[in-house]
Amino acid sequence: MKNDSASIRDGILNGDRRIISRAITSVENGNERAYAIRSAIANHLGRAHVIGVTGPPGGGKSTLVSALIRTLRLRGQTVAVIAIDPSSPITGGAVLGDRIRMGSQQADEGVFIRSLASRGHLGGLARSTGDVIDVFDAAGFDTIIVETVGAGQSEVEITKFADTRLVICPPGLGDDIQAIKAGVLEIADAFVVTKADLPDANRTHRELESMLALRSNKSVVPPVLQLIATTGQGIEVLVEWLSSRAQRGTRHCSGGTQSVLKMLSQLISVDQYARLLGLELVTAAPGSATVRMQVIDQHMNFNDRCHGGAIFSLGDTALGLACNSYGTISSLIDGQLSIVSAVEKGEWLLAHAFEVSRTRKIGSYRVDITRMRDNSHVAGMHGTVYFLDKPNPALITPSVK
Ligand SMILES: Nc1nc2c(ncn2[C@@H]2O[C@H](COP(=O)(O)OP(=O)(O)OP(=O)(O)O)[C@@H](O)[C@H]2O)c(=O)[nH]1
Ligand SMILES: [Mg+2]
Repeated sequence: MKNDSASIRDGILNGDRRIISRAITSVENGNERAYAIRSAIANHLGRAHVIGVTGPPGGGKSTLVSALIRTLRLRGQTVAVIAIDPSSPITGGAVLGDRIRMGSQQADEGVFIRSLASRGHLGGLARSTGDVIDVFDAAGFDTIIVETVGAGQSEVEITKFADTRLVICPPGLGDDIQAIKAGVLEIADAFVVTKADLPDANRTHRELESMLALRSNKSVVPPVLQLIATTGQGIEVLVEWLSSRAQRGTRHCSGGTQSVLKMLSQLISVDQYARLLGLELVTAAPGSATVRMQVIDQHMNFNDRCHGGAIFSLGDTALGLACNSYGTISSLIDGQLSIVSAVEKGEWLLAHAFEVSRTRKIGSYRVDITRMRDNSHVAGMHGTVYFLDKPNPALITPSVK
């Protein structure tokens, strides 16, 4: 297996398409060879710019991806695309459509398009998507685009692997724009109004901007761009904006971020209490973590409001992940929570924990807890943690045979 994995690694690093393809199948199936591949390429990651494209079914994602491929290729970049097919591999509607739309580009050596079927198993899919991104990254693709249908939580799960998240918004979504607002507002780095040749495009653009203006945290306002992917009009502006982000090295400094995300996903997946409360990791970086929770029956107190203990647990989980993001164990020794606003059933809460200061043994962390709906402040938390100089046993990966 050792020589085998060394030759797979060399094949991937040399961009051998057949070996890349086989490696993807292995990591997708999560078989024994997947471990060998993961560890063989672990030191060759963090160079590519990973772009997540999400939005409603039929919204124009694949057409946009196709236009992006063309423009990036003209600029001399290589591009890999991962199209997540939410339907079964048998009906395969989206995959078939994508093959037709992106088909002509598959023959180009600088382009690699791969569909992954979700098979109704989100956790596994999110993990294998991260692994497939790593394979393409190790293979030297400059840009890796992940297309997912924004039909639920899956897009958030999968786009957390991206450095840049584009949320596409075709004209005339009507009330669906509210759904975008609730689900993916927090993750979008930019909104793209697709099909700008259609009559309602300007209205959709205005609605998105007014929705963004409502946010109380305006430190980074995601831009709203308009384009017609079928003709390529507006694509240059998007590509310029994307390349300005890539140059800033989102992923260079976050080669670490990528592995922190993986590590913390692993930690939260074995945290039984987090599972009981329905907590989900949204994003993470060294020293910070963002976790979300939807308030449901089991979180309610006797006044029919979200229990303070549930809010504390959400904040504590985000804080715990943030201070465990260095791979060693640390634990809370003191924590305070102030709740400023009652929370109703059905609301989504987001807890963003970040490091204020750190010495070898002691860290100070803050957590902002907000409503995802309008970014309003719900609670603030402060905690002091103690760092042990011991690797976290939950993070020890199975050995390669
Ligand atoms: N008028 C117009 N139609 C477009 C544009 N972009 C895409 N379309 C059409 O919209 C339809 C859906 O486009 P896709 O790119 O397949 O959309 P998608 O979001 O990838 O769809 P799924 O992957 O099936 O969810 C196709 O018929 C496209 O030709 C555009 O800029 N203008
Ligand atoms: Mg598509």
